[in-house]
Amino acid sequence: MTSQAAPVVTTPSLPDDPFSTEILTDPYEFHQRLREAGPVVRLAHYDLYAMGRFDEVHASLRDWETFISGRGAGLADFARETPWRPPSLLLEADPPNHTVTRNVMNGIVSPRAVRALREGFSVLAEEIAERMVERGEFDAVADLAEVYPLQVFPDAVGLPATGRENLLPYGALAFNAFGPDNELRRAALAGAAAVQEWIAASCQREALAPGGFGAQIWAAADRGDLLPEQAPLLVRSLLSAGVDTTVYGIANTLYSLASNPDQWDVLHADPKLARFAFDEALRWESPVQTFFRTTSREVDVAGTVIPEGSKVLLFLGSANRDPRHWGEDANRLDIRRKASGHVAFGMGVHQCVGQPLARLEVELVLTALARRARRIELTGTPVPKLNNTLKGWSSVPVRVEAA
Ligand code: OVV
Repeated sequence: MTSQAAPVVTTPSLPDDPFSTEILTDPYEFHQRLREAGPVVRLAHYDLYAMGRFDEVHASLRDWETFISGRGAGLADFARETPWRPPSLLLEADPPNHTVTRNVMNGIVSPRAVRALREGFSVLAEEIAERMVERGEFDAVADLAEVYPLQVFPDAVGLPATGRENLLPYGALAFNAFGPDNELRRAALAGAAAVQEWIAASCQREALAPGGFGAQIWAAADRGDLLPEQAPLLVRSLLSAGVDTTVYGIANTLYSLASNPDQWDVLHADPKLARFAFDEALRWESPVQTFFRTTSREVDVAGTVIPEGSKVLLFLGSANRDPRHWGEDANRLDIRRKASGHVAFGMGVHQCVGQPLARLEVELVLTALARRARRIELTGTPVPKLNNTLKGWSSVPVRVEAA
């Protein structure tokens, strides 16, 4: 007899590489095998723990004391290897430090601040929607998703007018860098120096226009709410996480609806459903597919004992399609579904700080299009865009029919 309980389960193991071209291109068959294998699975390829079911992903995201972020939200363990850039004071930090920086950001990207942007953002959303419907045929990525966020977000931050073409490559780099040392990550880092230089310069006080989010971060430092050396890193967080995410959010939403035109009909009949359509599209085709955590202690999850200091890969996109949570039709896009509990923005203390901005941008663009177009359809095969963390498209050719 021993006083220790015997392991309740043998932890299943899968040989797949979730960062392979095949799975990044179409992850959903793998997600199903991952969920069916068990609540916790070993990924032998990287000697990692992984979770793909909603309940365990959700619970791990909420348990910041056990599943910490300070050792990195990617595969690299900051306790063992030097990060590719100084760690984020938000994403790659834990309470109590995280609480200070997060509270400052919550005060700046506040519902009130975002409400004040609504009118200006709306004018540009109406303009681009009108242009697209006039054209009839366009690329939902190149002509819309990659255009609108860059018309509104950099000005809201107060960024310099020149060099903004660095924003998309920097976002792609930041999200590729969470992955393993594969071709995607290596290629992104190889071309990074000039991009990183522009980003660093743009985070400085002198670069940021008065009144914008960037200047407000510096004002928080002046008030003593932050150390001065923290200000540029918090501006960097906005630039890392605020552009590509919304580009993918718009593109994935339009892809979801164009490949399910019956759902566009529902939205066109009632454009006020735009916010629901966005949540359902985030659930169905989540832009941020994965994040890592590191265990701060030995922890038993559903009978698997995960040792202290283990990297754990959380599959947000898989949790968002788990039939155990969403029901048998989890793989169906249904904008009338109650999708708002998805984990596409994360969950718990790290849940996306820019969420109100992302929601505003997508609501305005989608409402403007839904009013003007009675129909949307794909006119060709969408082309996947590969990234170690983000799922999306480099081209989604569509045709819309004016209402
Ligand atoms: C790429 C990314 C996502 C979320 C947060 C951050 C970066 C950050 O720099 O804080």
